[in-house]
Amino acid sequence: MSKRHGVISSHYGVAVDVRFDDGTVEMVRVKRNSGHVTGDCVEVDGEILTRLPRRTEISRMDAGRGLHTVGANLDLLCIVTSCEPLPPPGFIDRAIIAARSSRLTPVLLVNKSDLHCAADYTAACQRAWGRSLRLFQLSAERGDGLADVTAFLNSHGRGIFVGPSGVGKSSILNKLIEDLNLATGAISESRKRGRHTTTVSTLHTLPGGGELIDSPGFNDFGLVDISVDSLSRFFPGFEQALSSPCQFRDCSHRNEPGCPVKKAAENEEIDPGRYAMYLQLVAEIEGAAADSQWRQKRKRRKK
Ligand SMILES: Nc1nc2c(ncn2[C@@H]2O[C@H](COP(=O)(O)OP(=O)(O)O)[C@@H](O)[C@H]2O)c(=O)[nH]1
Ligand SMILES: [Mg+2]
Repeated sequence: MSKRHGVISSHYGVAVDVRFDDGTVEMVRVKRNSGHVTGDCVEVDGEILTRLPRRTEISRMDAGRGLHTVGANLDLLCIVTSCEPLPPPGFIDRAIIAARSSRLTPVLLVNKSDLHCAADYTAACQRAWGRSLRLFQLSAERGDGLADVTAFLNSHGRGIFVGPSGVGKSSILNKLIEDLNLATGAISESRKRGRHTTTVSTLHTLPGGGELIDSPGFNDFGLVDISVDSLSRFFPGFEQALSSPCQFRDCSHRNEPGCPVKKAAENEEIDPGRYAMYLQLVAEIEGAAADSQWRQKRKRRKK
């Protein structure tokens, strides 16, 4: 049998669905920790599946320092958020930084515009991220704002929906694709948290063009392989201040003389809360680097 090319359209742990170039979909067995993800291009020869090189990939670290590939061969990272449930602090910043450093375009979908808490939350999102990326306000439930989102997604290649459980990722996709019927779950009343209704990442083609991956919710978007230098370039909200560039190419926007970001933070053109989040991420990256150096030293001493 000859080799066939396709893309992984669902991943079940020990098996994947492959959508072949001729449009047929077949299940193929894979090793449990193969590292393949939905969106990977593959070559299938009989029972043997080989992953082809990735055009792009984006990763995250969870609270237990476990590494996860969020998606492969993507153009867009669609960060879905809502006022209920709210994302954990720093989630959206980390997602934007990870996207930018992986050469993906981040966009923010603020869902559930029908809720009472939505107006204040959307305004806060606009203030924090509105000048850094495309922000869409929508309600999957009512259908508000869907036309703009659809038009954007139709012309931007392949995207993935990420965000905590319960923000409405699957509900939005159900609205974008007729008869899709992805399972959606009510958020728990007591904890105001989503339930993990979506357990498998699935790839879908939009009728008007473009593709989208629906993914199970997660709360940790720990940064992977990001230096302070990259952070200082990719942190959302400094773009305007940086229109007059820093004197030093590797400026960390902390103590360098004449730094326009530091100056904008001091006179509150940059919100103090946003600057504090930046400093928190810098400290985290420096802490992780010191920790890894210490581990390496200890390993060498033990040899
Ligand atoms: N009020 C309101 N509820 C929504 C909206 N979109 C989704 N939901 C509800 O939020 C809950 C979680 O939705 P789901 O699509 O499963 O979220 P996911 O975990 O992010 O995929 C479900 O009860 C949905 O009916 C919306 O625009 N407005
Ligand atoms: Mg879901």
